[in-house]
Amino acid sequence: MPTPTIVSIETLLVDLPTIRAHQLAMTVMQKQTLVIVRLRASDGIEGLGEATTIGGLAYGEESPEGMKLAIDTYLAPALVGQDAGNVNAALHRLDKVARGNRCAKSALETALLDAQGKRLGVPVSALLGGHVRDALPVLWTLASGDTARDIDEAQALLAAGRHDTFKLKIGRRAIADDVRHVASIKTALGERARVTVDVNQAWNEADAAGAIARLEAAGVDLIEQPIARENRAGMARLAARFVVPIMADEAVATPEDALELARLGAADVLALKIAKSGGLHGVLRCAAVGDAAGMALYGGTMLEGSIGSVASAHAFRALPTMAWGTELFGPLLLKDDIVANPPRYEDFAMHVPAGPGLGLMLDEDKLAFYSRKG
Ligand code: MUC
Ligand code: MG
Repeated sequence: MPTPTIVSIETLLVDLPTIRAHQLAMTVMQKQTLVIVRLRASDGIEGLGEATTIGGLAYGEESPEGMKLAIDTYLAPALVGQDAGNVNAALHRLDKVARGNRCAKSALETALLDAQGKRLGVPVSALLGGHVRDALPVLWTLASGDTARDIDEAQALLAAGRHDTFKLKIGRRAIADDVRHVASIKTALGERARVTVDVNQAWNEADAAGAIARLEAAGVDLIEQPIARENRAGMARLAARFVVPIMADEAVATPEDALELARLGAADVLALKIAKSGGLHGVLRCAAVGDAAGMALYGGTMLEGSIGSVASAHAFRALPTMAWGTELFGPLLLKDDIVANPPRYEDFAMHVPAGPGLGLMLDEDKLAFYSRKG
């Protein structure tokens, strides 16, 4: 059988509305833009990939439009004509053509793995050495900006058996208001739910120290990225000062970041995201460093739709330890989906579809409807 080669790579910008406003320290999201990759190989197999960011450029250095441009102009031309089944060689080529651009590379790696899984008749996790768990615990983010509405949302999701851990996005308002908001939600939910907070780097170190003391007293279980990602020494001081664990999110993308955080003792927990790490192999390398250093792991999201979330799940399912579960709820935050068989959410967990590759089928009508024209 001749070696299948990559024939074409198409990118689409897909705008999907969110079910409600999603308020984070740095932006308010009313929609999410997915960069969808369709990679076609000479054996007729198509691989799907996805990349996102959070609030355009508000979160990181790559925007959806920039990712599309980087793929169309630089990354796709480097892959066309190459062996479609050799993922490592393809990734190596991409790293030679472009530095960084890890979200875009993650979408391409996902598409290559999806295609190769379909080719071999195995799920993506099998290409990563196999899965250790079937379903992944998944939390929900409360971010409507309204305390009473957040409590109602959490109570309903607890009662439905969908989520028993809630992450609150704070850092947008005055600290006193944020602490009051979090404490009210924790009091309403009590021992029935774990409550974590994500500050998205909004505080300075002194403010963080005061706020974390109050959040710890209110029963919060985890503090995510309280201060600027560059201030690793500050994170180390906060991690040493408090019992409540400090999680690095924006501060960790690469294995080198994980190593440096470990060396400084700057995080108790690492938020892993395929988008930050340039793909599934990259995120597993990051995880290995964190795990070896005794840091706990958490499966993070870039608020991807079904394709990116299922790709992330295949990587996270391959990890032997995942002490803090995941936040792969992205498809539930979106009003609609471009796949016909999205992941299932029940029993407080995410269940990925069975089948080769990612196991997902595109809904071509929805894809056409939500794709940005022109
Ligand atoms: C982040 O910074 O963790 C994850 C969940 C959510 O609501 O926002 C993201 C981003
Ligand atoms: Mg975060």
